[in-house]
Amino acid sequence: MTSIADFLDEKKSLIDSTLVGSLPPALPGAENVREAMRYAVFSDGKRLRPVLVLAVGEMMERDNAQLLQAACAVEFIHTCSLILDDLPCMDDSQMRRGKPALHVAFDQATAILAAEGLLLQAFTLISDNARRLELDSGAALSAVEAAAEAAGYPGMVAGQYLDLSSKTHPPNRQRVEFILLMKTAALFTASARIAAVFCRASDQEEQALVRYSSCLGLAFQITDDLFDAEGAACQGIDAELNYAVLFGPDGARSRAESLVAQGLEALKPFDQRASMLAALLRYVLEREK
Ligand code: GRG
Repeated sequence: MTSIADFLDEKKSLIDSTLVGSLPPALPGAENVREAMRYAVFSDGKRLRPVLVLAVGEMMERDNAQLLQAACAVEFIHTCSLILDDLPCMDDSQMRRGKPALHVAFDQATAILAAEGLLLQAFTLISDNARRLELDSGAALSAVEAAAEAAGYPGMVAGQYLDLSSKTHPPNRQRVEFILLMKTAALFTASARIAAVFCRASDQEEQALVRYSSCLGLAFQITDDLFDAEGAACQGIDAELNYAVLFGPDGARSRAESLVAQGLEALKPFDQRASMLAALLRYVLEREK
């Protein structure tokens, strides 16, 4: 069986090589915004959300090619959120993915336009992918809706707002998890939902995948917080809500472990077919960043 490390490497190469052709073509005079979109996307991201789309597809015996546009779409939404998150009015980060943040390398107006360009290109890709799979319109709209809910007010928008405002209102554990579910786990859940819809999964299968991906996304954010809290560069951590700072490294680790157990439980109906999804969940705990 392929190891999770090889699986991630293989899918990342495939996704990276497809992302370039998934950007909209440059328009005369507006090449700079297109270049900014390219700059933000072609940084060294792990591509976990699109990998999740392809992994669900493989479990449902679909070729990667059938889901690649949807995979690129969720990466574009994720990249959009990183661009916005780095802006001076949000987390005010100078660096992202090992190079200057987009508003630093370009300017704020270009960064905001590039983020919007990526976000809306994601919807073009999802719609085009649905059309190529000849999905009925109801299924296609469900996929669009899943992306809109995750990126919009019910997901990342409100999640980010609550995260930013939690500095003045320190939340309890339940509230923190609620925020992290919206800010981070929502896009993992949308990735799994879109893949499930595109693979014509049953309602029960889709619900199991939603439970799994919600645990995956929350465990991922908690372990991300652990890295931030443990890392040498943790001095500037007060800008954000951090699970490991609020509840201690042991509290964070044990919560991530329980989420992994819960996520594995959700995969039970798929038996052995879900071995790569299970490995992806364990990887979130075991990764070194
Ligand atoms: C309209 C899409 C949209 C969002 C607006 C700015 C905002 C609201 C939300 C920000 C959400 C955010 C930045 C959450 C952090 C999630 C997270 C853990 C990011 C890091 O993910 P990795 O490690 O990054 O997968 P790479 O660089 O590997 O892709």
